[in-house]
Amino acid sequence: MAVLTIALSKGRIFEETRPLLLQAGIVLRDADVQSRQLRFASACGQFNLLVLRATDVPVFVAHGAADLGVVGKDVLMEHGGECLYEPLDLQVANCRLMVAEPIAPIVREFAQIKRVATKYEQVARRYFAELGQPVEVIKLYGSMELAPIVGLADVIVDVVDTGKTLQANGLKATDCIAHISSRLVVNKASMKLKHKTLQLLISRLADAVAAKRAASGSDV
Ligand code: PRT
Ligand code: MG
Repeated sequence: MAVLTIALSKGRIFEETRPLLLQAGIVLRDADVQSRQLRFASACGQFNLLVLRATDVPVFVAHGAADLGVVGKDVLMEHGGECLYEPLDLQVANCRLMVAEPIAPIVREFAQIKRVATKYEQVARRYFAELGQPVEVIKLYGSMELAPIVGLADVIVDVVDTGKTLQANGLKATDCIAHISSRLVVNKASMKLKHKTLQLLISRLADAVAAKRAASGSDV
C-alpha cells in the first residue's frame, strides 16, 4: 500500500475529522496530536499527517506536498480548487458564509461605493458582481466583525455558526452566500499515481460519514 500524506488544520476541523479518520482505520496517537510536531505518522505508519493553517490546506494539496486534505468549502471557494478533486463532503464544521451589516445603520461620511471587509476576497467580489453591485473589497485576516463598527466597511462577508459573534458586535446577517461544510480534497496527480489506496480510503471515509449520519438520525 502506498503511503499517503494528509493535510489537516488544527481546531474544529481536526476535532470533528479525527473520529471519521479513526472509523476509516487511521489511528492517531494522543502524544503526537498534542505535541508541537507539524508532521507525524499514524499508528500503523501508512499515513503522514501535516498540521497546517486552514487556508494553507488546499495550497499544500494542489502542489502535491500532501496527497489529500480536509478543508472548509469556504476556503475552497476562495482558493478556486485548481489541481484538486473534491470527492467527498465530510459534513463536519458546518456553518454558513454570510453577508452581515450593523443592526443600527451607520452612515460612513463621504461614502460613495459600498465597502466590504472580508478574508474571502474572491468570493465577495464574485458575489457582488453577480448581483451587479459595485463594491470595494477590503481584505482582512481576522476580526471582520469590527470593521463596520469602526467605519472601515459597510458590510462584512464571513462564516457564521451560532450567530453569537455577530450579535455580540451589533451585526445581523442579511444574506446567505453558501452553506459550508468540510470537504475531502485530493491532488489530481496523486489520484492517478496512488489510485487504489486513495479509492479505498475515500470509500472508508464515505462509510464513516454515512454511519455517523445514520447514528444521529439525520439521514432523512
Ligand atoms: O483561526 P485561523 O485564523 O487559524 O483559521 P480559520 O479561522 O480559517 O480556522 P478555523 O479552525 O477557525 O476554521 C476552520 C473552518 O471551520 C472554516 O474554514 C470553516 O469552514 C469552519 N467553520 C465552522 C468556522 C466556523 N464554523 C466559525 N464559526 N470557521 C470560523 N468560525 C468563526 C467565524 O469566523 C466567526 O468569527 O467563528 C465566529 C462565528 O461563530 P458564531 O458561532 O459566533 O456564529
Ligand atoms: Mg478561526
